[in-house]
Amino acid sequence: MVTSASRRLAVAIFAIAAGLVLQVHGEKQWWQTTTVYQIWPRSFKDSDGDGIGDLNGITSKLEHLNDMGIETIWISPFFKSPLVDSGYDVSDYLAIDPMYGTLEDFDNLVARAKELGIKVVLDYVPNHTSTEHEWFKLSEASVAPYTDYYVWHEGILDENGTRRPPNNWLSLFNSGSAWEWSDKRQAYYYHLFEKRMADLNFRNELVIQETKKVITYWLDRGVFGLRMDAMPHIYEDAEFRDEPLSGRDIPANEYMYLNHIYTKDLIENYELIRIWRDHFDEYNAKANDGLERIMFTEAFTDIYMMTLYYHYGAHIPFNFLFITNNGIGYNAATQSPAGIKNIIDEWLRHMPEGATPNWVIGNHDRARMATRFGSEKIDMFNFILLLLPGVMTVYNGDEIGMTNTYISWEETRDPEACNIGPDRYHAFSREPVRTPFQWDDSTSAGFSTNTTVYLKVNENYRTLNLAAQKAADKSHYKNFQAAMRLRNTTVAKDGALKTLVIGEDVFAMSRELDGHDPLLVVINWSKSPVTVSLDDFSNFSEKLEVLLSDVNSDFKFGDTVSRSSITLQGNAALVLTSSDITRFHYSDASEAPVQHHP
Ligand SMILES: *[C@@H]1O[C@H](CO)[C@@H](O)[C@H](O)[C@H]1NC(C)=O
Ligand SMILES: *[C@@H]1O[C@H](CO)[C@@H](O)[C@H](O)[C@H]1NC(C)=O
Ligand SMILES: *[C@@H]1O[C@H](CO)[C@@H](O)[C@H](O)[C@H]1NC(C)=O
Ligand SMILES: *[C@@H]1O[C@H](CO)[C@@H](O)[C@H](O)[C@H]1NC(C)=O
Ligand SMILES: *[C@@H]1O[C@H](CO)[C@@H](O)[C@H](O)[C@H]1NC(C)=O
Ligand SMILES: CC(=O)N[C@H]1CO[C@H](CO)[C@@H](O)[C@@H]1O
Ligand SMILES: [Ca+2]
Ligand SMILES: [Ca+2]
Repeated sequence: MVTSASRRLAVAIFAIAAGLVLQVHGEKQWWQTTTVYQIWPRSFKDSDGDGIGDLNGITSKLEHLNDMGIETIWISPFFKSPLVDSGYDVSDYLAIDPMYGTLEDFDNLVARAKELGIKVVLDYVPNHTSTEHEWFKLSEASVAPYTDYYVWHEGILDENGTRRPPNNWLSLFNSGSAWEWSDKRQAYYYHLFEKRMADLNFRNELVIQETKKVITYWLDRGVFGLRMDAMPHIYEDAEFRDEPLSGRDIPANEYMYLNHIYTKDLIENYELIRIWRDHFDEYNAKANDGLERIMFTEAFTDIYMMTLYYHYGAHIPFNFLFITNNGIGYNAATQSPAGIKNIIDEWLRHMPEGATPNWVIGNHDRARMATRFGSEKIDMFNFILLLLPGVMTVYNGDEIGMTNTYISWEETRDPEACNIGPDRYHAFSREPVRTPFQWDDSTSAGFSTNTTVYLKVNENYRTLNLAAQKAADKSHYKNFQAAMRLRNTTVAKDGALKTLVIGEDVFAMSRELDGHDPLLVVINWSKSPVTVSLDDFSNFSEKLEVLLSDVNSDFKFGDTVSRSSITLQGNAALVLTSSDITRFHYSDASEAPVQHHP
């Protein structure tokens, strides 16, 4: 029998051998150098004082996002939903949940975004629907053609007459069996996530047709991309085989108790991406406006399985290596300059030639960047990630260094955490990273005029907020904004990348392109100062000029330092350029750099 791992490998090799590579010719498309700003709609901005973020709230902040330099926003689900899993349990893919507004509000948002040159990307959750979705109700009642829209199984009847689920598959939300009995249908349905989120049956061609209709519907409404949620989990083994034990010493009802060789990373997931890509290509050809509509894939898996999505047609398979290792969160405190270099180099090495690299530093499921790496490393990561080639994805709030919020067990509603119980819920709860955006120091951090909001505001909002950072001479926000302007230069878009570890504590990287001012990012990972030589960057002049420096740095814009000997404070992060190039000027880091082409 062919194991799923060897099948994967065989297909991977086939894909590479067949040269199914996305070649980029000439001019880059809008998305290839964009920064994607992820908005968690429930917590971004409340426009009507009901204590919950909404679409009009997002619209009211588009000008601010434009000012920050953002050209693409990805909005997490706001579709009709009973909100068992914060909207990832969709009960109608084509309708907007009234809590967030109306279809008209959405159209207004897209229209205003268009005026500001901002593209809108939506979150699509194909793997499952809410059990309140019409399809599920009809399927449960065995009404054609919905009968086989979901993964139904009658289970196994033991000799003593007891019925049990068809196999040992477990829910990812740690609630034990992934099978739930339906009295009505007299069968079990499969739910990888919460039991009110039933997995769709993608072995049914009609389900695939439905997904194409959903995609077309939103593209027709002016959306430029869809982010495909939970891709590794779309298909399950057609033979419903038991999964082997992982050998981990954890309770038998927890997801990691098994090795998911029959429910994760199946090659059919990739074949589905190919089908969707064809659909996008047809749409783009018909639209014929030179603007590609694109597909992102979300897959917490290993680097091989992540980058394999490129081969099957994903424009941007999210690169989660700065967040997890093979889907498992790592201890960020153990990260190092060598580790950072490794992540960057490995992704570029595994990516097919001509594909667009991408980098993700945070999202709505994992601890905030500032909490994982430490607040002193915020500018460091922003400089590195914003000045790497390709697409950068930022989770709302990370640009000002928002931190995780303490949420007590009593306040916890996240099903993934509730299933685990009071002792370990905090290791699973995702609410600490989803608290309201900290706009200013007024009521509810300026998120809402309501003094009580649906999820508490982090107490640090009085000092940690956008308005304060805009007013300060130096701040994470100002550094982010200035790095965004550097990111918009030709050298940052098209320049060659070189990465280097110097000693144990220093990571440096350059972006170079003939005729353009080069950029050099250098960081000191350790807590204490280091003196290093950057002479390996031999194309740079002997004197280097400071463009950006971290908020704690003594360096300021325009300072010069010696290439052969530069002393970096602990946790220092600098962006430098050659100082001997007279044909260009970065007049001020807070203004767009002027590039004089020879
Ligand atoms: C990027 O640069 C172009 C000019 O090259 C300018 O028109 C555009 O506004 C800039 N965008 C940002 C976000 O700075
Ligand atoms: C029926 O048999 C199965 C094993 O075949 C056993 O696990 C289960 O406990 C039995 N149920 C009853 C009610 O005896
Ligand atoms: C304020 O928000 C709470 C929810 O946090 C809600 O129950 C209440 O109705 C809101 N007040 C107003 C005036 O909308
Ligand atoms: C340094 O400049 C040379 C000559 O222009 C070029 O070939 C080389 O690629 C540059 N080095 C880097 C790291 O870009
Ligand atoms: C990094 O900072 C630490 C602590 O301030 C210091 O001891 C070390 O020399 C610095 N490294 C560099 C390369 O500046
Ligand atoms: C990173 C991410 O988007 N995770 C989502 C994956 O899908 C599940 C179920 O829809 C959500 O709970 C996660 O938030
Ligand atoms: Ca609201
Ligand atoms: Ca599935």
